[in-house]
Amino acid sequence: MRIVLLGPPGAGKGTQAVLLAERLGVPHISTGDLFRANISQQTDLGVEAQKYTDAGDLVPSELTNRMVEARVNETDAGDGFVLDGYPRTVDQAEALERMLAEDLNAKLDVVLCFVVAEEVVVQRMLSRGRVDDNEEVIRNRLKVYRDETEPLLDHYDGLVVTVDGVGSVDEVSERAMRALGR
Ligand code: B4P
Repeated sequence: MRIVLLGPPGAGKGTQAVLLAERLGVPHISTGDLFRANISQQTDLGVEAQKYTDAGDLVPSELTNRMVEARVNETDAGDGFVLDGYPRTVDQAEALERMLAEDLNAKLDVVLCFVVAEEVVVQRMLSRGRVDDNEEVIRNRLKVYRDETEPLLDHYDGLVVTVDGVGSVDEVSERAMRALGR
């Protein structure tokens, strides 16, 4: 199964992606985690990405698409994946469609969108306290989400299933599995 997770920053995509990937037996691919690993190792990609992640801006798509294309072509992702944090723009969605069609002769099966109110995600992120989790940066990430990522809901019309993201982690995970018909 090839699944994309959507939802505002802090909606729990990363948290749910780990559980879904385990339950479905496919890899969890998180662009946020891939950037953070590159930043902590200070690779060329990490040094470039950090300029954007620190401010809550999107890393340029050219870099992001190249990183994702390399990852989805690894053998463990041949039968499917849970993609978390990508795509975040319509141009990234088009790049994903192209790489799946050309490299793997495949398409996405479903887009799960986690719905959580803005004030709830702000509180969650402030209590997580990651380096990009201060109020000013969080507000910018929410604006970027509204401007750049929400249009994907129209782009994926027909593939999107919404999931209420409020409740315990286990409750949300059960809802997500039900949304997948499992
Ligand atoms: P991400 O790493 O994707 O960060 P996120 O959207 O903030 O987190 P997520 O929704 O996964 O929330 P989580 O489960 O952690 O992106 C970071 C940065 O990387 C971006 O700002 C951007 O700069 C860059 N980037 C990433 N992808 C990119 C792309 N495609 N293009 C360009 N740039 C890109 O949950 C949040 C908190 O809530 C946690 O503390 C968690 O414990 C808690 N939580 C989760 N579920 C809960 C629940 N049910 N109840 C209570 N708390 C819960």
